[in-house]
Amino acid sequence: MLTVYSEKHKLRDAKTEIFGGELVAPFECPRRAEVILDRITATGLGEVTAPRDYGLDPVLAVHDAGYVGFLESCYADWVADGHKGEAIAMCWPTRSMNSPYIPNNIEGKLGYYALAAETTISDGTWEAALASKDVALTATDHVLAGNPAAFGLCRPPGHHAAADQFGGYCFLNNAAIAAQHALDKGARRVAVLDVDFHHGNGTQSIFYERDDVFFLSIHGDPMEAFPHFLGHADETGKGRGAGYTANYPLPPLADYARWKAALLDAIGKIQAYTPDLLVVSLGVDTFENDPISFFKLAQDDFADCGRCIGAMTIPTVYVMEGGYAIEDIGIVTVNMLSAHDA
Ligand code: SP5
Ligand code: ZN
Repeated sequence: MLTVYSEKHKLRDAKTEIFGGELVAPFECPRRAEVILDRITATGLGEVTAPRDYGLDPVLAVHDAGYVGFLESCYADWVADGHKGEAIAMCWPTRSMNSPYIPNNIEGKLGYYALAAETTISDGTWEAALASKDVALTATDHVLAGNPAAFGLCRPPGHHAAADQFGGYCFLNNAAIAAQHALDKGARRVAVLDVDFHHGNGTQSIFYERDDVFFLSIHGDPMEAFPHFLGHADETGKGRGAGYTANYPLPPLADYARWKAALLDAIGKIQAYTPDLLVVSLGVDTFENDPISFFKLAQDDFADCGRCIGAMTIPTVYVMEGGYAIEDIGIVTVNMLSAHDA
C-alpha cells in the first residue's frame, strides 16, 4: 500500500497541553509520525511519496472561511497581543452567553473557534495542518485513480475539527476534506469509518444532514470519554442525512470481542450503502497501552480489523488520526494496513 507523508508535520510541535490540570508535553507529538514511518519502511509496506499542494479550495469546501482565516493568523495575532505562551482558549460562548458576535480580540476569537482547551495553537501549526490535508488529498487521488487503497500519514489529526472549530489536537478535518474531494471528483457516495478511540465529532457534524457521506464511528462512550458531548447511539443523522450516521459507543475496558461486534455491524451498513470510496479515520488509541484511552485492543487485533475492512474490497483511503502509545504506534498501525492488503 502506498503511504503519503510530508516532513512538514514536524512544524506542529506544541510545547504545552492541559492535562489533568497540569501543563504537560503534548501527547500529539512529531515522534508519532516518525515511529509510524520507520515501521512502514522496516516492514516494506510499500512506496512512500510526498503530497502535492491542493491549496485552500478543498479546505473551503468543508470549513468556514472565517475559521480558516482565524487559523492562518491566530499565532501571529496572539503574539502581537503580547502573549508569551502558546495560543489557548479560556472563555467560551457556552449556554448562558451564546452570541452571534465573533470577538475582535484574539482571546475572544479563540473561545469562539475552540471546542476544547487541551489544544494550543503554536508557531507552525497552520503550515503543518495545510500539509496534513494535502497528505489526505494525495492519498485519496491515488485511490480515485484506481488503486485499491492508500495511507495518508496525516499529522496533525483531523476528526475532532468541525466546520468552524478546532480542538482534540485537530485543526482541519482531513477525513472530511478527503470525502468531499472524492464527491467533487465524481464519487456518488462516500462512507467514513472512524475507528479512533474518540468519537469523530467534527466529521459527524460536517455531514450530519447529508446522505452522500455515511459516517460511522466506534468509540469510548461520550458519557465517560472525550469529546464528552457527541457520539451517542441515538445520533443517527437529520433531514436528508437521517440514517446516515451510526454511532457505537462502548464502555470502559471494552476488548476486541466487543469492539469487533460493533465493527461487523458497521461493515454490514457500509456494504448496504455501496459507497464508491471508504475513508477510514485510523486512530490507534484503542490500543491497550494507550495513555489517554480505555479500550483493550491488542497488537494482533489491529491486523484482524484491517483484514475485515480489506475484505469489503471497497476502494479505501486510510487517514491517520490519534494513537499515543508511542513505542507501539508503528506496530499497530502497520498491522492494520498490511492486513488490509493481504
Ligand atoms: C485525535 C485524538 O485522538 N484526539 C484526542 C484528544 C483528547 N483530548 C482530551 C484528552 C483528555 C483525556 N483525559 C484522560 C483521562 C485519563 N485518565
Ligand atoms: Zn483519539
